[in-house]
Amino acid sequence: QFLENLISVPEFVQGKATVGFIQDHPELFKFKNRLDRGTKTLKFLADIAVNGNPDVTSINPNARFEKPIIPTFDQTAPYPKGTKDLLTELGPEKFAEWLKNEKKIHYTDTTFRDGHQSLLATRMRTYDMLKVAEGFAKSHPQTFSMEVWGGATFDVCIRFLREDPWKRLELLRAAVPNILLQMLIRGCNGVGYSAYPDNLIESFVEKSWEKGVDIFRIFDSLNWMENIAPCIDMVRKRTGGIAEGALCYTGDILDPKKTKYTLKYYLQLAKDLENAGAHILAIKDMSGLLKPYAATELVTALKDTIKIPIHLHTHDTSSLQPATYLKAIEAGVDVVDCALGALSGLTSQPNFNAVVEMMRFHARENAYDIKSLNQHSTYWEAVREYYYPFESGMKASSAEVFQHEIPGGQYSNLKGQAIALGLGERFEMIKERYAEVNELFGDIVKVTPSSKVVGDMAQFMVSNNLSKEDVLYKGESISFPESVIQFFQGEIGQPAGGFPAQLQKIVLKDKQPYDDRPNKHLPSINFEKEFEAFKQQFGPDLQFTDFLSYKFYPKVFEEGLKFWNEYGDVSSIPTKYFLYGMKLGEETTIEIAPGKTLLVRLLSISPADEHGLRTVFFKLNGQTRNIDVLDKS
Ligand code: 3PY
Ligand code: ZN
Repeated sequence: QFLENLISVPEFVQGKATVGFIQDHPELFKFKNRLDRGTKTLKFLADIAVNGNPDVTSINPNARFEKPIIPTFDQTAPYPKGTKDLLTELGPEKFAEWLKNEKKIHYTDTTFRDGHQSLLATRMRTYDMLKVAEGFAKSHPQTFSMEVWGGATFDVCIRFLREDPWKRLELLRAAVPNILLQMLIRGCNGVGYSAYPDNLIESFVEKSWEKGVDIFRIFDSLNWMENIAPCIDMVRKRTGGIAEGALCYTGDILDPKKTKYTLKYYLQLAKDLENAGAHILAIKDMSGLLKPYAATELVTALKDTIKIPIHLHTHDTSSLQPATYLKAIEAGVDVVDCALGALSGLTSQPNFNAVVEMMRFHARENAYDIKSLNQHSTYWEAVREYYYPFESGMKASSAEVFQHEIPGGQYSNLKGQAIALGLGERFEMIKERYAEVNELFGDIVKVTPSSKVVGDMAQFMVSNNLSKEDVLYKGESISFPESVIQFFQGEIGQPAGGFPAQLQKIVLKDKQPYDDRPNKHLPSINFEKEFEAFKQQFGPDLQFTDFLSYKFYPKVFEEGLKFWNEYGDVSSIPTKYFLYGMKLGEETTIEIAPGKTLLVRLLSISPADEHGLRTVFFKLNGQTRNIDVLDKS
């Protein structure tokens, strides 16, 4: 590597090096941690072949995978112009006006974010997205936006997929330069579960824009404007992107007995969001509770109340939501969120392909190449098979959601967590308790992170056999889950109507809650100093985006870094082998860098020696290589 360093100094190459050259260039002796990516990749494949992927806890030995067929498109054709080009041309204000004046209905494709977050516990890998991203962008340039980032994807990328979420964003941006890319941001909770310093969120927003996010869908899990407004401001000041302020819809505006989340409540919230500077309003129906006739009322009234365009998001948990879209479209909604057929329905969004068909020959039709759209769905149908361990097990849609109100994105996770806690058999009870906890908490908006608090409490009650009465009357002796204590302390904000005072006292005991923004109590980050210290601690080559990841998820990032140091970047390993390992005799190609491809065949695995070590033999680009792996079984 010394030689490599040497020839990177122009003086040397130009033959101008003099006697003191070596002393003058101490960087010649700075050797990078030499990445032998081939060996690291083999190490990972060897480990998975012997020990399995720790994230895959149930394997079906009879699982069969069909090769996903990538829809064809003209690779040499330039990208047709799309909404991204329009935003660049018009800027966010004029762009919003353009949208508002559009007659046709517009679509956001959520396949790359909420679709798999809701159906497959967010496990979809960048590898599978990149296979079709360019083709989608070229074949369907009329798509309003693609939701590709934020929500739980940030955390899961590092924690389970061992991917860098920032790299995912960059790669998708490069593959989709013509369509707006959208992210979901939890207001002042960013992509995490608690409050963070404002300048961290600000810096995060700025970097996200730089790396490719155009639309920031900003919500707060309690619809608390004080958490949303600063974030809208950050998008407006630090980016050229679109601030989409979201109202989270809960309850049922048509139910006369429900007096908390009324039409009036939502109209006021929408006005507040518009006044705070939102370019677009999102109705974020995270649990799929907005029924068709309620959509007529809500959208019609919103159109009369605010001037900005309206973007509707729902989850089809009950299967009623395409009807909601129909009614919302009739009432003048501007954009609806859909997921490609194979990743739609159940707790995910309504079926993109079907909604396009629904609108065919209607005055608001937005015509699509339906054949290609269906081919994209077929691709995802095959890819989805790889992720079967992460399916929720839900076989049919269920109108029960109108009782338990569990958000789509939480449902599959909650079931998995219940199974992991040995409460799988009592999932029905968890759902019942979830509704009871909501009542106990004063009927709150439930979406990350408030939904996690309700879920934690529901599981806690089931595992400790506690009833609602036990909580209220014997609560003094209960040590509540940490997230519940934090919630009542005001650490994620203030719910509409305040906290139920009696329960707050029971949970907090002698602790004093906040009644203002929790972020205000956090010291600002000194970026220069802290980033330097971060590099000192973890490595000089780390990027500012790594630092941001670390600030949101310190432990997860550290574990991720340890993994990357050992196994390198595993994101280009085909999903089948990433999740299940290679079988004897199997061969695959792995593109570890542009133009640098490994051809790997698994030859054999020896029995364990007296230390538990097994030797895994590969053929790598024609040469035999062996890796020793500790058998953990
Ligand atoms: C998230 O915050 O991850 C969500 O998807 C909320 O609906
Ligand atoms: Zn959602």
